[in-house]
Formats: sequence, C-alpha cells, structure tokens
Amino acid sequence: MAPRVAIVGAGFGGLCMAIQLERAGIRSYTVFEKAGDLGGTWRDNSYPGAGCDIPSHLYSYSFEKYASWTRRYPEQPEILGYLEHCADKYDVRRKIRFSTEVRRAVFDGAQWQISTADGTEAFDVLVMGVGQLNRPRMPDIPGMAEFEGVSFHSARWNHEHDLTGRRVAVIGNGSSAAQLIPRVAERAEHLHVFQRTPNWVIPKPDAAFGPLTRLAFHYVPGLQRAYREWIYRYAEGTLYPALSQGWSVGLLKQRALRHLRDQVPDPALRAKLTPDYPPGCKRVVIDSSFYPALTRPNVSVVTDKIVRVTSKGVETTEGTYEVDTIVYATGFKSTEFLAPMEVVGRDGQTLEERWADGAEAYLGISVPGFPNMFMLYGPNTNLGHNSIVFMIECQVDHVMACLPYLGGSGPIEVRPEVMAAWRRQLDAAMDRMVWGAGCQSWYKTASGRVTNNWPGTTTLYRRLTARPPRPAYRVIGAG
Ligand code: N01
Repeated sequence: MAPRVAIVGAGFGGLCMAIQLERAGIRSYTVFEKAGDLGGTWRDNSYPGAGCDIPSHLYSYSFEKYASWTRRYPEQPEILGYLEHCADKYDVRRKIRFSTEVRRAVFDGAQWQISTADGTEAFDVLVMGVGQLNRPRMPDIPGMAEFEGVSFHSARWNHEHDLTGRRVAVIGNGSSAAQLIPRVAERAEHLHVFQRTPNWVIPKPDAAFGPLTRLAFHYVPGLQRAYREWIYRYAEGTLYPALSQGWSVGLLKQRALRHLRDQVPDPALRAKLTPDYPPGCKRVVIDSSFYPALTRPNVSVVTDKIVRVTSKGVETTEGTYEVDTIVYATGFKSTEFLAPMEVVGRDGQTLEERWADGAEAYLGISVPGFPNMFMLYGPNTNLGHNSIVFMIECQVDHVMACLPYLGGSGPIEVRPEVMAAWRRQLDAAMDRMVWGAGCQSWYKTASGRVTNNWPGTTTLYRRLTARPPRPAYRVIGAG
C-alpha cells in the first residue's frame, strides 16, 4: 500500500514533492499550507521590485521547462505564475489544504500525528517544505511600537499604503532592500536608507527576451535545456570558486569594486558603500539599479548607529530623521528552521532540543531520532551561487528513492554514525568557505556556526543525494 505522506508548505519545495508523488502515481498525500494561497516566499515577498537574481531558466524545475519567461531574471509575479502553472498542470492544487497551519507533529512509534486547528491526523511520512526564509525578522530596536506613522516588513508589504510624496526610512540593505529601494525612491519625497553594514554588489545583466528569442525558446528543440545548462555551469565554474576562496575570488571583488566605481561617482558615498570583509561572506547583492538609486538627490544613506525609533521617526547617534513610513527590510529568522512548529521525534525528543547547538541534518534532509521525516531546503543546503530549485529537486529525488523502503519492516531513520560522519565532512568543507569569518550574516547562528549554507558544489550535492539511500538508514528498533 502506498504510504500516506504529509507535506508541509506549498512553495517551491512542497509543490515539487507533491508533483513527483503525482508523477509516480502516489496519490495518498496531503499538502498543508498555512496561507490562503500557494507560492511560499514568492507569495509573501510582493514588495515593489521583488524578483530573483538567479536566471529564470535555472530558477525553475528541470522537468517543467517554461518557454513563457519574459526576462532573463524573473520578477515575483512571473515566478508565482510559474508555480501556479505547475500546480495546475500536475493537478496538485486539489491536494492542498489552504489556511491550515501544522502546529505540532509527533512521532508515535509508527506514524506521524499531525496536528492543525482542525484536529490530528496520522501519516506514515512527513516532508517539511517550509524553506529557510519564511518568518520575517523584525529588529529589536527600542521604541518601535511608539512610531505613529506606518511601518511594515519587506515580506509583508502594505500595498494599501501609497508611498508617493512620503518621507520613508528603509532599515537594512540586503537583497530585499536593494530590490525595493529603487522603486520606493521613485515615489518618495525623501528616502533614508539605514545601512548597518555595506554589502558587496555586482551587476545583474537583466533584459527582456525579444519576440524572436521567445519564439526560439518555444520552437527550437533543446534550446532551453542548453541555455539552462550554460547558466548552471557558469555559476558552478566561476561563482562557487569565489566562495570557496579559489581562483575567482579576486575577480569577484574586482567586479564589485568596478560596479561601485561605475555607478557611484561621489567618493564619500563610495567609501560608505565599500565593505571591509571578503565578498561572499554575506550574500552578494546582484543588482544594477540599487547604486543608482542611492545617488538620487532624494535619497540619503545613513550609517550612524540607530538608537531608537520615536513617534516621529528614527533617532541615531548623530540626529533624528523624521519620517512617516518605516520599511523593515531586516531579513528572516533563518536559523530557526522549522519553528514555531513543535516536532517531537522518537522517545519524546523535540527537534528544538536536538538542535540546541544549531540545526543539522544528513544531506540537509534527515535527522536521527526523527524516522520517516524528511526536510526540503533544510540545514546546510542554502547556496550563495546557484539555484535553490536545483537543490530541492535533488532532495525530492532522495525522498522518492527512500519511499520503497518505508512500507517494509518499519519506519526508517538515518543512522547516527552516518550523521556524525556527515557533520565531520561538513565541518571540514566549511573551513575553506568564505562565510566563516569577518562578517555576521543570516547564514549562521549567534554563536557563529554556519547552519544554512552548503559548502560544496551543487554537482557534488547531486551526486551525494543520488546515491542509493538504504545504507545510510536503519529500520528503527532494528539496530
Ligand atoms: O535580508 P538580509 P533580506 N538595525 O538578512 C539589516 C534572499 N533573497 O531580506 O548586514 C539595522 O540579507 C541587516 O544589517 P547587517 C537572499 O538569499 C533573494 O534582504 O546585519 N539594520 C541587513 O542589511 C537574501 O540574502 C532574492 O548589518 C538591521 C538587513 O537588515 C535573503 O533572501 C531577493 C538590523 C537584512 O538583510 C535575505 O535577504 C531577496 C538592525 N537592528 C532576498 N537588523 C533573490 O533575488 C537587521 N538589519 C533570489
């Protein structure tokens, strides 16, 4: 009998899992989605200018080519449209329970008991597809509640609030801020960008596909595949070595510095925007309109330390900036992974307890003590150089390869010694990566452990996840 599979989340990960189950003829699955619609991060992040800095043809499922992409780099509405297209084409929407948040998942020795506001239901397999960036992180600045204007997080954009003629503060200057700042600057009377740490920025060579190119993508056999392969190889061959401190590290820095020189003529502003840590340590911003926006007369870059938010604006060590709107582009609770869901494994251990020193999982997918539970885009599977969708597909393939073993003698879990070996390999590989020292980022815990990023090439990750899974797992109770 086919296993009953619970999938949590209807973003890129959860949908991919559901589609592959459908394609394999397994219909005994349910997707739980806390929001009223699908799309995950691409539903939540609808701020002006939201888009992806990985090219469209690579930021999509390998099994669902899409000749309709209109640009090299997709914007948020188009990505959401792509996910809706996939959900409809593979007929998985009917299996999604919208507005149903999984609060608790408890392994009872044989099955997972999944609790939502509607009650508790048993499943054989639990697949977590909640991503790493689904919970906005509001900063802890004194006085935020006293602000009398309008404030919101970049991932919870207030579309009712017209920014025309407003005095706006944007706190943060990461990838989200870099995308929304140019759009906000076009409307606001004045925009103050509060920058705590400058980011390395490289150009995004975006362009609309012309009618001929789009026709070619439609009709020339193999063209989409070849184009995707080319982008993939470029990212692996040039960007990865920069992050692993290999041959292209100097090139990345030169490219970023040239971009800064080309786009920011004022030396004082340039100095403010020049990072003092190695490129790639924090996520490199890939954007061509961010710097020009910062040079506009109605935009100022504030680097003083923020002291508090007042009823009228933002107070720093150097003065007060009166604004009527504050946008918190302050990122996500990235290292907490499955929180606030309570996940209780074998012997009553919670994931929170298991992960007291930081999240970890074999291949980023499986955790000892949590049988028949799999994660998509779990710990140490984020990338700074390539498409997460590629990683998600590798993870879904691994779960699919595990499924035949699940109906046999009992639930399976990854062997503790395999997990220990995995941790040692990760630690060794992490040593050569640029993320470890010199900066603070969402890739790591407060204690400095990198829990989010994958330190290898994605080609290696594909090879590791494609190995027959059985030797790494044991049937619980069987030793
Ligand atoms: O968040 P972030 P994001 N006072 O964590 C600042 C992906 N993404 O939403 O650097 C003042 O990067 C913080 O300052 P600092 C992408 O992977 C992808 O921008 O910590 N400032 C920083 O500037 C990305 O990396 C796309 O000193 C405070 C900012 O807030 C990830 O999402 C597009 C502060 C947070 O930056 C997250 O990006 C958009 C405080 N108290 C996003 N607290 C694509 O194109 C925080 N900050 C695929």
